[in-house]
Amino acid sequence: MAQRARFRTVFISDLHLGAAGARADDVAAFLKSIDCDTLYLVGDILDMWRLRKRWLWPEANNRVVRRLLKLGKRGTRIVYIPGNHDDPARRYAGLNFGGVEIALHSIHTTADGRSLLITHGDQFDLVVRNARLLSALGAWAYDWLVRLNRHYNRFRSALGLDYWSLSQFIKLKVKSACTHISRFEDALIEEARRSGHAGVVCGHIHKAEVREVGGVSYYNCGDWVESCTALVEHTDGRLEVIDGLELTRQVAAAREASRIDLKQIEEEVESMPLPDLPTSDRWRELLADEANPYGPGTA
Ligand SMILES: [Mn+2]
Repeated sequence: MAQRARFRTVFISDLHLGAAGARADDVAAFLKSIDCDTLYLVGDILDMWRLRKRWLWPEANNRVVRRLLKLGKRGTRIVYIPGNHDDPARRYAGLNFGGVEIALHSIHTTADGRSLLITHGDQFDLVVRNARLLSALGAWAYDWLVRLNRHYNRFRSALGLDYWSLSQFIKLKVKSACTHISRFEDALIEEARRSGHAGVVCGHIHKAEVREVGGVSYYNCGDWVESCTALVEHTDGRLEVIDGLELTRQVAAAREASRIDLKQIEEEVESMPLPDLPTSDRWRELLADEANPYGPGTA
């Protein structure tokens, strides 16, 4: 692996910067590890609901912003599609801030010519659309549960137990949530089909997914609160969900390895035993010798 992992396109969503559970350091490290033509920020990047209540802006958030600007400078096109947690940014759709294009939704054409609808997805979430109060309570409760879960897992790891995933528990074990997720997925697949796209890329429900339903592709970026996943498009147009933390580790290890290799080569070179070279007098003798083909007169 090179200094950075190279992709045609990278899609990330639900960073929730500004919320207690945000992992800005991990996001910044991930952004440092990638290189791509286009980066889509698929909503809930900033958690403005939380920021409005309490301004929580650690230095790590600035690192994320700087990484984004840097990617932009290196030639990556950055498209920011706000979600429900950063819906005030929707007012700026159509504008460009320091190389970051803001749009309500976007269309992406893959390397193999498929057109994908990109949207955060909350518009298709009936719970969010019909009961803002309920979803605000949901966000508040989720925030607290994430915090509680962190302490619980610190306690578990102190006891040598495995990580226990809260969101997996909530979203996979609770039957109603399951139905909710599948309804959400169905709604997005239906929207892609209705609007004539080959697939849809979204976020919102914090569950990374690559699925094919009746010829329509459903892609969900996942989140960077718990699962730290990204959806990536390879140069051949194939899309896959990757573990963002694992990719960061791999790139860091590759960087480290190349550094060690150089050091090793240096050490090897320095400790190399030298052959018995002729003394300078001997060289002069050799060069003066007419019989020597490398003697005077040869170019
Ligand atoms: Mn959302």
